[in-house]
Amino acid sequence: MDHKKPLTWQEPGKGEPLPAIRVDQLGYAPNLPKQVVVTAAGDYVLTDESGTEVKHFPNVETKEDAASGDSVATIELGELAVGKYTLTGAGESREITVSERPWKEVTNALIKGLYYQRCDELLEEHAGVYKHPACHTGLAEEWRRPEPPIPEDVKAKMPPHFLRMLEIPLEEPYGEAPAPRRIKGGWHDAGDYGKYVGPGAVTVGHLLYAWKLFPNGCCDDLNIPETGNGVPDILNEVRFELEWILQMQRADGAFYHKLTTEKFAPFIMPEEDTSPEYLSPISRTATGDAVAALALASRVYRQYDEAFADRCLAMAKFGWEWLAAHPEKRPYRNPMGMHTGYYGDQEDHDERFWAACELYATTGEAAYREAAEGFYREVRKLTVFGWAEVSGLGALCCLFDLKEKGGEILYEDLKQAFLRRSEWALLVVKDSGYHTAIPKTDYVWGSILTCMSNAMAMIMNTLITGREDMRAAALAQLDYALGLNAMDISFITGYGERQVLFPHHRPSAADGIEAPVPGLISGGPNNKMNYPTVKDRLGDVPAAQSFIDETEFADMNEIAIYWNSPAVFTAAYFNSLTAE
Ligand code: 9MR
Ligand code: ZN
Repeated sequence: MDHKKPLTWQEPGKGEPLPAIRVDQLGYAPNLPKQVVVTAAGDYVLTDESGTEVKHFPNVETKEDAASGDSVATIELGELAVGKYTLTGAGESREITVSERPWKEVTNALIKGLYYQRCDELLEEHAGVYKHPACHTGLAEEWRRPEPPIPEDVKAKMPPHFLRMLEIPLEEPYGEAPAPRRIKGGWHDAGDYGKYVGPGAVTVGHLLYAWKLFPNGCCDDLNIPETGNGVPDILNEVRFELEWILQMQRADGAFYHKLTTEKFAPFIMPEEDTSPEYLSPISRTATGDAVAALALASRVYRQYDEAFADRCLAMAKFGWEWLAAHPEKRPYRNPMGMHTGYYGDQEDHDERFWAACELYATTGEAAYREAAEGFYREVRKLTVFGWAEVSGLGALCCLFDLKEKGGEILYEDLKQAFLRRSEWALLVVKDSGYHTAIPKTDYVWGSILTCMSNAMAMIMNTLITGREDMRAAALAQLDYALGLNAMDISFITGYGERQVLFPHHRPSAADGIEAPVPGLISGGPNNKMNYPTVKDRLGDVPAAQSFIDETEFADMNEIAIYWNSPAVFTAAYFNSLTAE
């Protein structure tokens, strides 16, 4: 397998120094910016394959980059024809590839990465050595265990944030407990085998907009079970999740927050994880996200399958009715005894906003528009596309789907606000020696999401304004993911000269195959809320170097579906720019 590479990663500050020349390890496109970052001052020379000097960069001067602690300079290689080059300087050389479509394969791999997350049997013909039998095939029942009162002496020992959380009233169950049932499919969320509606719907949102905006950047066959059925594979893959989301709707229209076992499984293969799965309580955020994703899906899939589009829309409307009848905010919390992922988003006006936008775009009904306008007044982070903050997805709907139909508020005003806010992402990039759209104080769990979310915002800006500075800054985020960073590491499994090898991903650790499952993006450096063991290991390294490529560290090296998907959006855009 070509993605099997020797272990080249090393712990920050130990072993051989990292190379001074940092590049996008997949290379560059002839007519797009070609940024290289160097960590040593001096003269640099670019030669072609025959050894002839092509360009000379004299007296390159470095300056301190706060996030990484490195002294760095940028070399913009400028226009170059397709070919292999060598950049030499600071006593080192690094090969640089310029090719017609540098990001075609990785874009496909990032989409196929979701196929590997399917909660299903993976056949050898599609999954190769990563095949596995069907998993999580038991019946799921609703979690209805009563919560015993907590004794005062136990309470006294609990941290305050935990106590505050327990004060949130749990969402009530609806009616009699339904009979346990088989809930099929869906993507495993991340390194764990849980399935969560909100993050799943957000992933769907990123991917469907990637398809709507850049169809020629993500239209290839992916060798998945549905390939050749006349529907583009990215849509086939997304439908696998949508079919699962549809099963996660409760009888009254609300959506269960998640379907998981009681605790995270050990590091075993998915088919070995036979503990029973439970339907958690519903949540308002999950319901908003599911409504939005289904309403959007009903537009996207109509041309391929009317009945499916109708079903998505009907369920979206049903979910919306529940939301409208439950206008007060009530964040999700795990019931006592349930120890899987939390996704405890505190605000739900952004999910309601996204849902209303999509329903308006799909139906044209005034009531949804009024609702969207109402929630628009409360949303602040129009350029954010995360699992907690989804306003950016509403903005995508308004700016590229509704457009003039959005009118004064949802189009004109929103567009100005969006453009203003996306300037901030550019400022962050300009402030970073590696052109990384992560503020130095924001290296959090899943910092790759901040980076990719900002890339999405800057891409949207450039689509509206045509600005090249925004486009270059967005491209730098793809470069970052592919090695142009303080660790000289490609965060995408299977791609790049020095790539992440030990993601916190149960199948990759348990399958006995040396190379991790390909096409998965690591959460990246994190110096906040770290595991105690990480603090010991890393000591006082700068934020952008707070990363260890080892399986153990979910806080730095897990993968997640909603980290892959904004990377798909970003890669698909640049891939589309290099398409015929
Ligand atoms: O992506 C989530 C991150 O923003 C949180 O800081 C972190 C800790 O609460 O949880 C992350 O989500 C994890 C989820 O709870 C369970 N599946 C794996 C997810 C990725 O680490
Ligand atoms: Zn499974």
